[in-house]
Amino acid sequence: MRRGLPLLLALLLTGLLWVPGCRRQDPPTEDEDLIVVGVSQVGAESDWRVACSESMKAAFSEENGYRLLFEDAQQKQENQILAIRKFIQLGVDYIVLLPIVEEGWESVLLEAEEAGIPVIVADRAVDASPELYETRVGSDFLAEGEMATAWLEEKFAGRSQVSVIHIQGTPGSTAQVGRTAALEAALDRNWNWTLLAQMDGDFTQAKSYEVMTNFLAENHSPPIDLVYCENDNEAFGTIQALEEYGYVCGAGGVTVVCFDATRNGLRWCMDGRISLVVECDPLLGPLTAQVIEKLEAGEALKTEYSTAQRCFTPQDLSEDFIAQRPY
Ligand code: GYE
Repeated sequence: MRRGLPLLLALLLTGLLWVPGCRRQDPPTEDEDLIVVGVSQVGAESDWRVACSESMKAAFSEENGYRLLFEDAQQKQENQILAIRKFIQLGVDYIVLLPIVEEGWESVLLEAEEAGIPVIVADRAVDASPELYETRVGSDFLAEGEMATAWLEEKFAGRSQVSVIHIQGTPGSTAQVGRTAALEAALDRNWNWTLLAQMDGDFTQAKSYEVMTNFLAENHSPPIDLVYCENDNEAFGTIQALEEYGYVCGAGGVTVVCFDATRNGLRWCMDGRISLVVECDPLLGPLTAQVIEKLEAGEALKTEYSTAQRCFTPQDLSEDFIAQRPY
């Protein structure tokens, strides 16, 4: 737990501890009895992400025996790389990386390995040699997408024409790659589904509102049957834009599907404006802490720890149910 101390002291004395783009946080101290964990989080782009960060903070509390160094990268991979280097300099015991995209981690993971610090990947995956990290904790995004497309194929069975708009998540992130692959496979299978547009909503409400508004302005309000949004927040922005252009979302109008099933997403679904929400569990803190406990105990790990998912339609929801959801 104190493996980086000599270096840390040297850095403190020489004033080299400052890392651009990172907030200063108290380094581990000599009498530290806690397991020190550095978490590099993507940002705060969505309701899901905020719930995920809260879950990490709650799991890695002092009461639970941890000292948490938490870095929000504001959706920039370079900030995540700086955060990991900072954790290495500080000599943390474990690094938890929630990577924004899959590519580009190999060299910084090697640096962590050379420093002897185990890395756990959480949420999205990394495209790097599996020896460079311990395991991954997160959802199966392709399976989530396939749940949505199976429901859609049943809903649109027998329709001669289905016009589709696709709002994608952050390009190159596993959540985008998996959910997109499921829709593209469904488009290939269903000759009567036509893709009108595929646009990057970056998992945010604001970007999705913007791209959808621009599309509607340029395309003179075409008939739209389905909008496939890769998270709840994208659905909020897209629906807002559609409604401003006079579309009705829900029964008898545009079918909007999305992923996450945060409380807000479920409320919009209960109100009928979202027709299907596929759940994606953001509460990854406890599972990640369990992985660290296993490592501390010298137990072998699985290559992946996945969370379960289910679907919701308006009929499945009530205010009581939503209020009791933990996120
Ligand atoms: O769906 C979205 C967030 O990676 C599963 O990222 C996560 C996704 C989630 O911004 O809301």
